[in-house]
Order: sequence, then C-alpha cells, then structure tokens
Amino acid sequence: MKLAEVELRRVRMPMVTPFRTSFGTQASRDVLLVKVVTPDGEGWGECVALDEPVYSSEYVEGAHHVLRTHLLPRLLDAPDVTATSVGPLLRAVKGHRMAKAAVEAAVLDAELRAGGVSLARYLGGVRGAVDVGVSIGIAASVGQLLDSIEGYLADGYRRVKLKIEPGWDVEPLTQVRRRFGDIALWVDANAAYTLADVDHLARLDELGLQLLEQPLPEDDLAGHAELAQRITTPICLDESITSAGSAAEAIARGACAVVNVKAGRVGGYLEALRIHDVCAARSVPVWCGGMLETGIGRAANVALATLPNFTLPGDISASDRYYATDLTEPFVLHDGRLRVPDGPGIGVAPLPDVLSRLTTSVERIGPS
Ligand code: NPQ
Ligand code: MG
Repeated sequence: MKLAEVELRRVRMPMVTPFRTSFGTQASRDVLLVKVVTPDGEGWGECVALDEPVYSSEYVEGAHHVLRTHLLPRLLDAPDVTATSVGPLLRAVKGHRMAKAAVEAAVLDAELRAGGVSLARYLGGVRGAVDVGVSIGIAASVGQLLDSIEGYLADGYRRVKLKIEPGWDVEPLTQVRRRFGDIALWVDANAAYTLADVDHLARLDELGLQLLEQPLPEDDLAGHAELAQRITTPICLDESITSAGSAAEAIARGACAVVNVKAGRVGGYLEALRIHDVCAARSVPVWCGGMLETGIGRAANVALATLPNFTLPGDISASDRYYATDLTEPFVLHDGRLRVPDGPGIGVAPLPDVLSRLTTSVERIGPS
C-alpha cells in the first residue's frame, strides 16, 4: 500500500487511580495515537511512551518528534509500505522502538482490515480469550494495599503483580500472604535494586512468589545471571529485553527464566512475535506486559497474548482498571479473561465522540 497521510493525535486519558512505581506517580496518560490513511482504508496504533523518560529513554514528546521528523517521511515517501517493510524502511534510525512500534502497528492494522484478517489469526493465535492479571502500584499504606487487592480478586483477576522498591517489599508482601494465602503473586521492581541487595532479595524466597520482574538495571544481564544463582524466586526480565537477540542472550546467560513481552519496548508486534518464538524454542514461558494502554493498544496486546507460549496471565487488565471511559468499546473481564476481538485487524476502533472529547492535538502529515 501507499500511505496517503498519517495522523498523530494526542489524547489525555485521566486514570481511575494514580499509578505509583519506583520512578514516580502517574495520574493521567498523555497518549500518542497513530492513524495511517491508505487507499484501502485506515489503521490505528498506540505509542506506549510515557510523559517522562523514566521507564526507558523514550518519552511521548520525543516519540512524537521522531515520528514527525525522521520516521514518517521515510514511510510516506516509499512507493509501497507493508507491515513487514516498516522495519527495513526505518532501519537507518537507531533506537526509538516505541515510536517505530506505534506506526508499524497502525500499518499492520490497516493491512489486516483491508484483507479481512484479525491480528490474532495473523500472528498465529490459538485461543479465543486470554487470562489476565492486575499490576498494582506502590500503595500509601499496607492497609490500602490489602483493600485494593481484595477488590481486584473479587473482580476475578487471575494473579496479582505488586510493584516493589527498597523499603516496600518483604513487609507488605508478608502481610499480603497472611491475608490472602496462596494467591498467584508476582513482584516487579522496575530496576530499583542492585546486586548489593542480594541478601535482602533472598528474603523474598520464603514468600512463594511466582516471579521477580526486573530487579536490577536494564543493562545488567550479568547481574541478573548472578542473582539467579543466589535466589530461588524465578527472575523475569522486562526492561532488559529489547529484541529477539537480547532475549536469546539473556536466556543463554541464565539471566531470566521468564520473559515479559511488550511490543512497544521491542519495536513492534512482529519483533514481539520473534521473541515469542525464541523463548518457545528454549522452553521459556512468556506473558504480555502492559503500559496502561487505551483500548487501541490493549486490543493488540490481547491478540498477541493468544500465541501458544503466552502461558502466564498478562498485564492486560479490563479497561475499567485504568479508565472510566476508554477510547474504544471497553474490554470487560469474564471469569478472569478478556475475549479476543474477532473483527479484522485489532478488531476495535476509537469511538468518535469519546476520541474528539479527549483529544488535545491533531497533526496530519503527508508525502513531501
Ligand atoms: C511494567 N507496567 O511492567 C510497567 C511499567 C509502567 C502495568 O506494571 C504510567 C504509564 C506509569 C505506564 C509505570 C505495569 C507506568 C506505566 C510503570 C508503565 O514495568
Ligand atoms: Mg515491568
């Protein structure tokens, strides 16, 4: 297809409750949406970059800029663009995986819509609904943490992932076990520890956690491999995995036993599929991570999580866990699962009235 125009749209999404991690608190999302317009129809993608470069080096204003200035011109000037050609067309630009992933997702959605194929079917999905868990930020008190977990368990979430940091780990986790018994419990440190904390992290072993996500800095594969030798809790990597190559290396070095797959972090759904395959070939289970997506990004994540080696519940909560009003028809929990949309492409689109009410800016870019 030839791209006729690309729309970069910013949407302000107020959150139901603020989300606190070791790198800060977020009370609303400034979401960048990409819409590609082609002679065969439109497609949508969501950029997962945050307001600030605190999860990774990308941030929403930077992603918007690199799309406008360096990525979209390379695609708009190409005679033919397909989802599989986006990566090669953008290869000269280093990094900026979240920005690249957003436009690749939009092209893929347009292509699949035009062909009448769902994203789940295209990727090789094997189920019609996916198991989901909930990720819970650092709370103001243990009492508030226990109350929020109680609510999510009542909603039916199939596992609970708690954000931890030095000073908020063993004690609240011990209280959670005391109150809720042997629920499926994971923790995510977002790189808040160092190898000097190994004896402290070993205290997590008696808590029966199913995994410890990204305890150490992104670039410290050696540290994660060393830590894995010294604790029994399985290590899962998030920030450290930026490609199929880095996934293969992390596994070969013994740095992780589980992999969190986020398409935005790795440059797109096609690279996410390659990571799925690399991990499957090495018997390493994967699960679908989340970045507090709207229904656009959530729909694509649900499709990804239908692949066979996504054997653990994803951070793909129902729409109402984050947003009172989603941009699309809301994703609703049914017995701890989300159903996979069966329409073509991602199977959902923004609701026009909601989209226009929440939009803060629109920029349209055409061929030069
Ligand atoms: C993770 N997500 O697995 C991330 C990181 C994260 C669902 O735990 C605002 C928007 C704040 C997205 C903080 C989950 C965020 C964010 C952390 C994503 O590490
Ligand atoms: Mg994480």
